[in-house]
Amino acid sequence: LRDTTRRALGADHELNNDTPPGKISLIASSREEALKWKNRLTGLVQSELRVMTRAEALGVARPEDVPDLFIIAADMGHPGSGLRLLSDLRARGASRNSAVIIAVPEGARDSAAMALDLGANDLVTLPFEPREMALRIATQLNRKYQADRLRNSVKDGLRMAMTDPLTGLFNRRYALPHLDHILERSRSTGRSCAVMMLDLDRFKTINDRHGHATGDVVLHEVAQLLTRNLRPIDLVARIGGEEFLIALPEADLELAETAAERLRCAINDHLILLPGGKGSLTISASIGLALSEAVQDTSDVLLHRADKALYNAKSDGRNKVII
Ligand code: GH3
Ligand code: MG
Ligand code: MG
Ligand code: MG
Repeated sequence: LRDTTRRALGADHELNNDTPPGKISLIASSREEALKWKNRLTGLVQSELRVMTRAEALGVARPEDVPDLFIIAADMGHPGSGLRLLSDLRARGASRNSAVIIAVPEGARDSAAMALDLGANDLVTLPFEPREMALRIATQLNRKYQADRLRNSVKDGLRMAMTDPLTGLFNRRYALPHLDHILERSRSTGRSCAVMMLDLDRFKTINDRHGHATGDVVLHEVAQLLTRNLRPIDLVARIGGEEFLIALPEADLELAETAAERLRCAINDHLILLPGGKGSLTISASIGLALSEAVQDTSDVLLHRADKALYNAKSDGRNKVII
């Protein structure tokens, strides 16, 4: 194929020889027709070619099963049905980023224009020429591969910017604007929310006695305890060495106090196993709690109140919740 194309182009035109493998789904007007497509592409395309029905294409749920490329007949049985499938695939999160090539009957200009309008990445005229189709497939798989890589690196970058690598919790940089957002929501719904500052007690002695690595394990385990004992809508962040910020949207005093007490107990009851079978240790945490009730409470005011309450919990003997 490369040589043929090179000769046709009459130049050293470098075709991409190493197309990343991908999953290709074929949806034609009938199963027999799709099998014909598959046979014509065999040997020209390295990727896995799967004949699918419309229902199967829309039913794919696991990310690893989602085809990288759909090749769909514009008229699957009845006019426009392939275009409807295209629009349904684009509307679903799972297949939104898949490449789509629409195969249109010769002269069907309206279908071609509509397919592009609905987000088709490429068009091919039926009956397709296998070598041309193979090139279009390679182009789409390459483009999809690059787009996936870019999307993933953007996601990784965002995750790194937002989270603390030791615990996987949100970091301070993410937490503070997020808290402002929670407070804004709370002002508009008129429901109170709670903020906690949680600080591990005498953490320095844990590092001193058991080493910094054990201290890190403790921080990681505490992070898990916190997440496990809170609701998915709650914000949990590590904002300092052994200091955590927790925000509970839509929480009244009773809910907030119950949650704080639950966290304090979960931490106090937890046994941390020391490496090498060297026994275990227990820890405790002090929690300062503040409730946003006044409509004008800003995050600064709330954090300051939680901080003062935390200070009081420390001077009152630690392992306590103070409001
Ligand atoms: P208090 O009950 O008053 O909070 O006592 P404390 O010892 O916890 O307080 P202090 O602020 O004096 O010490 C906090 C310690 O946390 C000091 C520092 O070595 C440790 N620390 C901070 N970040 C990390 C970390 O990422 N890993 C480990 N292992 N230790 C950390
Ligand atoms: Mg301290
Ligand atoms: Mg401490
Ligand atoms: Mg501290």
